[in-house]
Amino acid sequence: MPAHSTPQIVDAVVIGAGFGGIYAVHKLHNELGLTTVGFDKADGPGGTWYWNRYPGALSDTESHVYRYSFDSDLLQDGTWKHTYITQPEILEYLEGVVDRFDLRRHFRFGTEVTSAVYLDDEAQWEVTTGAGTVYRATYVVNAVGLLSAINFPNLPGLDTFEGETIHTAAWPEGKDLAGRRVGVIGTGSTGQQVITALAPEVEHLTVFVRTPQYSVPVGKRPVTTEQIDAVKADYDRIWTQVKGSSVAFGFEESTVPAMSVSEEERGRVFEQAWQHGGGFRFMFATFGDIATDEEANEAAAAFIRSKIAEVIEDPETARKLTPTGLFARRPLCDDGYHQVFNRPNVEAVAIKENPIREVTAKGVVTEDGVLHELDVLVFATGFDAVDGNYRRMEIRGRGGLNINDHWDGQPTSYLGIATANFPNWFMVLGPNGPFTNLPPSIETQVEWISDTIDFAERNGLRAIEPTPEAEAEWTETCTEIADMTVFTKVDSWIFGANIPGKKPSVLFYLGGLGNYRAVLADVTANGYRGFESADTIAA
Ligand code: FAD
Ligand code: NA7
Repeated sequence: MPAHSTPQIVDAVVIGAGFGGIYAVHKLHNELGLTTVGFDKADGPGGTWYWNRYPGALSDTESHVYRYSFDSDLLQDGTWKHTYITQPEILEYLEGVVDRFDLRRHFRFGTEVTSAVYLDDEAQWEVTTGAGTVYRATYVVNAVGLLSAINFPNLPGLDTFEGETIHTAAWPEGKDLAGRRVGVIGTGSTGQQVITALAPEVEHLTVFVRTPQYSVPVGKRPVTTEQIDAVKADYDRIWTQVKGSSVAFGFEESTVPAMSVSEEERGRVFEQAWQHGGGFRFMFATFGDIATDEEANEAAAAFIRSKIAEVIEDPETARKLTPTGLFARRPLCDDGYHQVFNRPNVEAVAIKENPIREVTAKGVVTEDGVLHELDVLVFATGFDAVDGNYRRMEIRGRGGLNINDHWDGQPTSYLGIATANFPNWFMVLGPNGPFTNLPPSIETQVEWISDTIDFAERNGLRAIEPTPEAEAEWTETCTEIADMTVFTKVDSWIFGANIPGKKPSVLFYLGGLGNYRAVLADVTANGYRGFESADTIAA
């Protein structure tokens, strides 16, 4: 028998207390006046930035656009120290937002939502927490994060390891690895950051490299008060540009084809971007076709490979860390990642050619029979992206339909926001939402969801949900756009290809935030095209 089996009645439940959940609670409670309760299994707000406390954790979106835009006073009161903002600073910022808008009292922290079941007759959601507390709500807003469900590979013998194992996305606060022998598995964005930060601290660092990645310098520099003031004075223009652009990172995207200029000019443009820094900037501000044309892509890739060759002194280490093939994963940037491999205490082990055989009490044994002795094994192995957290809950829509059955094969949605047979159930960054700097996309979706709920309330709608046809059409649109890019030609989490057993499929709308916002506006202007609503309560 659950501890509190009498349901508590609210208008809306919000799941998650990251950028999405915080803003959703603000909109639904403070602006629409709905009784709203938010949940997070974390003991405080922050989402991604609550969990990812590993050394070196940094946003790779520039500081001035990795924040909310919705409140001009909040923007004017904000500050930052560098061109990029660190995890402790983002966490402090989000905690500040929660307090500024008096949202803490609406959240139940340390509380996992285990199920959300639609009661057809009542047109209500029954939401149950891990503690057995039951809520009834008209609306559920899922802001459960797209890079949040941890991928923790179960290596043979891992349970026999006598040292510590840590996933970067569950890093214990203040955990210090100074003087220890540390292994890191994973060299994506997170791996590169944690490796760079740990290298000078630890006694020995063994980096297990499966797929080396293309990465450019981040360009993290201190900023002056004058520079911050200039941004603040220009914020109206900046956000208009961001929200009308494709990747929403705050720079103008190039439309120049890479091969339309001379080799010398290409080199000059790449070098300038390299010196400036920024992964998305390197891919999208240099030329307009690096993500769509293989020849252009190879030009950018060759430039990065030549830089790695210049940086890493030992040719054999350089070989292990040099990517091959297309530059077609989420573009990475780092703060001196390749340089750390010149340190005498850092070693690269290429595990595609020399795989991990097993983990033993003392460390990791590779196929060549070498035991890499370790005190700590760090997993920078990423996430079950996008639909991972949904599949960990029991979510049932109309007629008891389980989300895992509805999404059998491929997670789908209409607009990245809603899915057929799950009435009044909304997602922030659901499957096939925009692939961008995320806070502006999160704001776009939360505002649209809030407007839609307001519309439903004002019109007395019992329920609103997309039609299966609209959902199928959106999936098709996202697939067609993805197929125009080079991203589909390489395995990565963008398509769910990083999780053993997960069927790779399109998970993002790659059409850009400006176009996405136009689609949402058009859907609203055309009477919520693609949605159907059940009988009005009044009728
Ligand atoms: P999250 O911040 O992931 O919050 C989701 C929350 O939901 C979590 O706290 C989780 O505990 C909670 N939750 C999930 N399921 C349940 C449940 N069943 N019950 C209760 N609580 C639940 N994006 C960028 O745009 N730029 C960047 O530079 C960038 N850097 C990143 C670096 C790292 C290391 C990572 C991991 C991600 C990065 N991202 C970046 C993506 C980042 O996740 C988003 O920018 C943003 O923070 C997502 O906010 P969110 O609210 O949608 O989700
Ligand atoms: P990523 O980008 O998914 O990187 C995970 C890394 O871990 C990558 O190098 C993987 O190698 C490696 N990996 C994963 N599983 C294994 C196993 N079983 N064995 C060895 N190596 C493994 O995750 P991140 O956290 O770095 O970044 C995700 C996003 O979050 C990032 O884009 C930012 O937005 C924040 P692989 O490449 O699959 O061969």
